[in-house]
Amino acid sequence: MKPIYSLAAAALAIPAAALAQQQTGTIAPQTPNPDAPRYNIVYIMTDDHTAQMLSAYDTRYAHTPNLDRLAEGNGVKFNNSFVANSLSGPSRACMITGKHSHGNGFYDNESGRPFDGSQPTFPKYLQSVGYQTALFGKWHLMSTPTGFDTWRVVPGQGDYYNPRFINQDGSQSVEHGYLTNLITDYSLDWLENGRDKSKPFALLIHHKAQHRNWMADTCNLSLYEDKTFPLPETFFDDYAGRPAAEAAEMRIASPHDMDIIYDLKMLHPDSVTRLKETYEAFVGRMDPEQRKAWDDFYNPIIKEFYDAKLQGKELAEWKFQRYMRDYLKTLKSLDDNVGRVLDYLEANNLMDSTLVVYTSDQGFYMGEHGWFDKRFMYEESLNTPLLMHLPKGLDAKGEINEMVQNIDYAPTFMEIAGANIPDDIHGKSFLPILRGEHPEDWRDAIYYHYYEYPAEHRVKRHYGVRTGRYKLMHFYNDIDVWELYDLQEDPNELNNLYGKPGTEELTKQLRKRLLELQEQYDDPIRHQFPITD
Ligand code: SGN
Ligand code: CA
Repeated sequence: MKPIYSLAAAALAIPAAALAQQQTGTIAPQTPNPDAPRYNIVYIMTDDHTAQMLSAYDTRYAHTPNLDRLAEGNGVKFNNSFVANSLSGPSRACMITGKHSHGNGFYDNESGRPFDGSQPTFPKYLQSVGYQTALFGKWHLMSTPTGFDTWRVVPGQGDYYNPRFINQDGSQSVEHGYLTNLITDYSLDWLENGRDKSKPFALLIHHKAQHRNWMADTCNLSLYEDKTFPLPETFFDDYAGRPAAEAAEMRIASPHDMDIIYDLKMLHPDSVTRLKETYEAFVGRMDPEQRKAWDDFYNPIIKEFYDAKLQGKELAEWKFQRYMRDYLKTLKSLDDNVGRVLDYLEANNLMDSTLVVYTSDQGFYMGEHGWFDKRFMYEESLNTPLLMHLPKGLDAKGEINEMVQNIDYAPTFMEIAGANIPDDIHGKSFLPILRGEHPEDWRDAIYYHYYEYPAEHRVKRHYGVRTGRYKLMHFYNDIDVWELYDLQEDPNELNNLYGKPGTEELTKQLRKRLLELQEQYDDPIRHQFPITD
């Protein structure tokens, strides 16, 4: 383990009650199902990593050879992998409980209400059948992790450089280095020295990368500077027929939404932006050597930028290019570190006995609709990448097209471990799919519900249903707007068909399916907006 690095006192100040203490609510030991395969599970989850920026899914922008390794050979790639609420904390709560937000009680990041860690979660069920469990990295549920034999998390969003950690013994520390590397260091150290090698294990590696503000490691700063990326078709979207999309504050072109200093690092003494101080605090975490490398790289770009005095579309396109480069540089560290984990598992003969999962807490906009960020039920942020290396005995291969959702991970892992799956779990185990089966009764639609409004980025509350071809959404709270898309005819979701002549029957069917899902999952919102026809 690396020594604790001493930074300025101010940077060390972590709020005393950084995480609310929780009752653990452990689950009594169970006898595992004797037929369960009891594979080890390595679950790697990133933050805001979207499928457009993963070459197993999309080769236009990114080259991610280590992530792609997961889907090759004994691996699978899910083409229809969705979240239930496209925001970090809520998404993590859905994932760990197997329940939609109204079932686990964690609706949003900003209300400050901590996750109730005394409720059942899949790591607790795995412990109850004899698994060892560990978690390293971003947690973001505002309460102490429960259900883990070993954990070490970052407060809130975490810091890319010389990050703060909250340790299991209640202490807090600042470590020297780059967060993506450190999270991997701790995970590998646990695999090698921390666990009881006679037991099956579940290791959760939760990266902060690719979260805003995309601060690359110094060794990757100079990458991709000679590349120019094509603008997405919808970059100059006019949001016609979509008032909630128009109201959202996540536009790359907007100086308020995408900050030239905080997001794009154009720090200048004469320029004052909304998030300048936040950026100064982030670069203030660097040691002199890191800071020198940073400034040596950025200073010429900063000078060129302010000299050029770009305006309008030219400025928007310039911002898009820098955004893409920063995102890709941060991604290089992530891909390298996933490679380190795979190398370790291979070198230690663990690949045949371990399910390795790679996913993100949600998708993200890379300029589509002119945006960054997530939250909407539109495709880019509803989707999340999902790749898996399968252990011996699971015969699926290549692409999987069944619709899965992050509420399915918990029951899948529980079935693998041989734990009982209680009836109140909303998700469905997709272990049969990993075995190579295509169950005829697999779901034909998914349900989504987003709540964080009013809040940063101003994405209005909405819920909806997505089938293989169609999507119906209802935006509510200070708006009452329905949207309907035919994803086959209009994959970019520009043409809101709701209320258009000829869509009456389709709308009726989708409203019926939406209500069925609300009833199945018992979402109380159906009493506020009853679907009667
Ligand atoms: C921070 C970011 C937002 C982001 C949320 C949620 N602002 O508040 O841009 O949408 O996190 O992200 S920042 O100024 O702090 O960077 S999430 O992935 O954690 O849900
Ligand atoms: Ca996220």
